[in-house]
Amino acid sequence: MTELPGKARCLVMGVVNVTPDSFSDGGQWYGADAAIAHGLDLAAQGADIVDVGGESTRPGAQRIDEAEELRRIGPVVTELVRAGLTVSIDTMRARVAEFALEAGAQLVNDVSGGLADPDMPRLVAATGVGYVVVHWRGYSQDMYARAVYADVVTEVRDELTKRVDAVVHAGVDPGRIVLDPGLGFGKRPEHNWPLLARLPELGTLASGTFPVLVGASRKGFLGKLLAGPDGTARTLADRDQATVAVTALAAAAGAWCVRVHVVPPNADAVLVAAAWRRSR
Ligand code: PMM
Repeated sequence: MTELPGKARCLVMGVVNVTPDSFSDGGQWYGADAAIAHGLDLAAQGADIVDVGGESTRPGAQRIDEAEELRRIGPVVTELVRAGLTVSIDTMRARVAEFALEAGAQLVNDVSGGLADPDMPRLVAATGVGYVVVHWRGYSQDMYARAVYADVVTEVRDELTKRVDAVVHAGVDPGRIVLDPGLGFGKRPEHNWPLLARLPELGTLASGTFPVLVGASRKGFLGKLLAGPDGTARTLADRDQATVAVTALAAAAGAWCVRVHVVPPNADAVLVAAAWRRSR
């Protein structure tokens, strides 16, 4: 059993996408050597956790097969664990998570919240690791078709409650569950903002209180917010300052962790938020 990592401040999770096509940094760290070097850099810059993923979940993305996902993440997880980093595996597949956990990963980050692979909650239960349960309504190919909400915060909370009940029923220790609103996953910009603004409500379910992880980094809703006068969305790398603003606000609101592409300014922002919270 491993405890969830925790500090007296919001944690920073650095993203290592070993993919040719992630929306945020597609292709930049695709080869194993580049991805390993990037993970080590993120940790040296202050990431508490590095999140390794081999499958892109950008809107419209097609799935890759399990063998390809394993081929991408295998050497990266193995090396980053060997280097002493706290590694999280970003996957919807139990087989991929199992490989990573055997290699020493400590957290399963499942953007489907256990819906894509019924073996995942059982694996997490058997291994006793932390489990990030993300709000999700279906695969990326057509996720916007499901982005229909009358009251997004209530519906996301209700659907997360059902997922928590299901994974606890499968044996997962509630003390190792982290909730995530799944910004952008089957959500349009107008859905992401209330989820952020009402963050503390998301972690407080009838079944208990859970830490909350926020993955806003570089996402499209920030690009849209910062669009130029002609309506062109802000480019990906130019969304990092807005990402830092979200980090500060989310951390001040009590988020457990932020998942980000660029570590140093976000590491500063969580320290600012911690001082802010201490001084209230
Ligand atoms: N977003 C992406 C991938 N994995 N995991 C969690 N827990 N939360 C997220 O919001 C999330 C995630 C997609 O973004 P990327 O292309 O930057 O990895």
